[in-house]
Amino acid sequence: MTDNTTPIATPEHTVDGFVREFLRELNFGQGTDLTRASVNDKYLAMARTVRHYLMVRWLATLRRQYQLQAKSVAYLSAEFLLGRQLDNALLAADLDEVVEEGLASLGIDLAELREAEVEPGLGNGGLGRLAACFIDSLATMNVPCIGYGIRYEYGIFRQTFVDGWQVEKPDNWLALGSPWEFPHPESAVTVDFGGHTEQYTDESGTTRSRWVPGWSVLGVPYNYMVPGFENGRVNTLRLWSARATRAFDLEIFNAGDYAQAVRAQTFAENISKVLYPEDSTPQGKELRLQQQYFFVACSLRDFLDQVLPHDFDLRNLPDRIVFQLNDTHPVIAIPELMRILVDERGWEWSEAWAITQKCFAYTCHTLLPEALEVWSVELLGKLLPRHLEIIYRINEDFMAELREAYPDDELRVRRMSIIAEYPERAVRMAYLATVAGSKVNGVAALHSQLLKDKVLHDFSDHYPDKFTNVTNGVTPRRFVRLANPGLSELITSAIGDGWVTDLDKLQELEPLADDADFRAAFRQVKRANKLRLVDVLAERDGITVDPDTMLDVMVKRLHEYKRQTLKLLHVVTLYDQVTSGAVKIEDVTPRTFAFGAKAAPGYRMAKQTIGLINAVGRVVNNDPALQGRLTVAFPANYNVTLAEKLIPAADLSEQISLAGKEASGTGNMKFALNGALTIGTDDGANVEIRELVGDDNFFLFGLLEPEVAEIVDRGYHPTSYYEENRSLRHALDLIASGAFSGGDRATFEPIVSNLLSEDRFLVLADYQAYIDAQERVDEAYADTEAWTRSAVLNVARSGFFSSDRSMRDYIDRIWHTHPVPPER
Ligand code: GFP
Repeated sequence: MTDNTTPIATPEHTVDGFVREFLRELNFGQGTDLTRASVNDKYLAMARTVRHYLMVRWLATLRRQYQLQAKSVAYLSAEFLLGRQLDNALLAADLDEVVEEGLASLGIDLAELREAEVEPGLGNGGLGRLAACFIDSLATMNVPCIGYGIRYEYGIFRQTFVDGWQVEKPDNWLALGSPWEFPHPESAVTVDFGGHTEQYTDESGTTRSRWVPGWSVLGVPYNYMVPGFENGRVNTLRLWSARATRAFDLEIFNAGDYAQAVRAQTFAENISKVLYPEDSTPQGKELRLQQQYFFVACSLRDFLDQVLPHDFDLRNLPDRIVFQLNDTHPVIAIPELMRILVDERGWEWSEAWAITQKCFAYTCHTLLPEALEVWSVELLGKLLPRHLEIIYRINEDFMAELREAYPDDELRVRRMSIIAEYPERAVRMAYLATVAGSKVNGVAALHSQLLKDKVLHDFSDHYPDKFTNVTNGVTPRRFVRLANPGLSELITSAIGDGWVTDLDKLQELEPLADDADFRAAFRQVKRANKLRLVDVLAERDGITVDPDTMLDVMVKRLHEYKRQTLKLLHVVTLYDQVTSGAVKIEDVTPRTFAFGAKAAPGYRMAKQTIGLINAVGRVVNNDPALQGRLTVAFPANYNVTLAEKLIPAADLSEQISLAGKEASGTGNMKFALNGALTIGTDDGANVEIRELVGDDNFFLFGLLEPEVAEIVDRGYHPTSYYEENRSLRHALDLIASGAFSGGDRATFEPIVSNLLSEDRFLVLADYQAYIDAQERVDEAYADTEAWTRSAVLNVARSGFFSSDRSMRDYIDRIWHTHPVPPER
């Protein structure tokens, strides 16, 4: 008999060992051989082989965690924007050279197989990517963590351009198989919905409420490895996929209605079918609420019933877990835990509440009031009637607490109610999370301050100790070590390789900013990265980029507050100046303006902006008067894979949101770490970046947050800027004249009239400051040595923005968990 804890053998960490295992996978896993195998066969066989190398570590991690029962983090997130997995797994297992050599010995090019990997686009942008960075850091820091989310069958749509307009195509990322996941249909959990509640009297004579659900679905877990960097630990990411329950099927089948049975299945599976594109407007979409409840109900069930030992006393739950709520999407987990404890386990309300409050913490990622989720009472009551009752009860107790604290301030009490009354009766999920959570954090210093001062001011007054800040971070493994091998080698040759897990070490580069040889080497790396990007854009998009131009990059979700339009006005102004003869083309710094952005399909203004960027690009790129000195490059379908090529090549990073609107930003950190200089407003984490890299190495412009607030309070009139500023007027008039739309004045009229009448994000107010700052950029760029010096200093001083540091802050300020080093 074998002992089920006997470790399985890891394949030999040698070229021969890899080749043997790879061929075995190709034969037995893919059912083919080298002569017949397609690229996809080889990719799948290779990916599974790489998995084998991590498997022993994964099983050991799980076993050790079960033995130790150490406190874990459950990171609940509706999005995990993972990016490609292969290179990360190779890096974690220190296999890159072995695999490259092994494949080469079989005549296979690793680079070709790499391209076969379809990235799972299970997120919209920064929020989902942050979750992916965090789980990477926790694994690398040996901190027990489970990521819980949704395995969307279709991730964020694939963006294409037709005549310059965005057209969305489904993202069928699973079509060719997904070798990084482990499905466990046998461990499916049941999730109920709908129905009604009823009162009953328990044995002790107490009247209680219980849920009589109307229908249910199954949640099937798909496990993903989350390997730490060369440390022997592999954490788990568990994504849930919805299936119809058998009962659901059988009942209808037995009634003889095959078509209806299939429809039932489709209905159930729709829950995890597609990721909702973020558009920061209240969705009120039933399916979205179904998704949210589906994944948190699966996750809580999984953690309580599967991960914890069977005899675990839930009174000790806070010693064993903290559920981190990534934005409001998973907040329905709060009433779900209450329901489990009160209804299923028969606890007293107050006991259950005391435990629940200790188990959750909430991260807010926005400052836009319209982006704070609100669910109508009608919808919640229909879908989750018992949860609605529980939320009412939580609110009742909370209101009573407030009335006691503020006996003469009923207005304040009502303002703070979890239940909004207007425009319809609805549950404010951020308020629920704040009341129930042990901590509430913003994602950059300014953001956390504004949360306290503005968005959740009453709450920070009432619970001053609940509010804290954790500035975001990014994983240096993916965004420097993997994305920028040239820079990584240069850094390692100068200061050793410790920086990969201790990014503060980058400070040691600081003296090298004054070393001419180092600067030359640094420039060489940047140029090589540009050449690599030139190839990628040519092949992927048919876009031609001149590597000898300044690469000025703005990549992020398309949203009015992020102000892609401001960037565009800069391009149009330069175009206008040159074509009107006001500026000689020889005096213009050659620049490539690169954009990458998806617009939510229902967000009209964002889609218009995409149309305008492409329209301006068409005219600018084809105008002989510009002699190729100004180029607009807008590759479609910006994603993590493209980011990994664009960011290391960039000279200038555009972080130009209206002050007080961008919670943090994380792209800004990735650019600084890769040696781009930032042109940016005093917003989000830009503030901290500038403080660290220094004013001389950052191009600050624009209104400060209090100035914005003052202008808005006074009454903002965009037309006055238009009237008073000649070059702004010219730029807007040019767009309005149809110069970029074949003479048709109607095409971009909505953008122009919106800017002139409303301009909610003060593009016109910041225009001149931005143009001036861009002139400072041109001047600085002309001094190559000084520019490189600044770029090196950006790298050297950005170590703070490692997500490892963010994790340390979460651990110290919120989670109070501890690393568990692997068994020796
Ligand atoms: C959101 C916020 C960003 C923030 C990320 C992660 O991302 O400011 O950096 O969450 O906290 F807006 P996006 O939706 O903008 O991508």
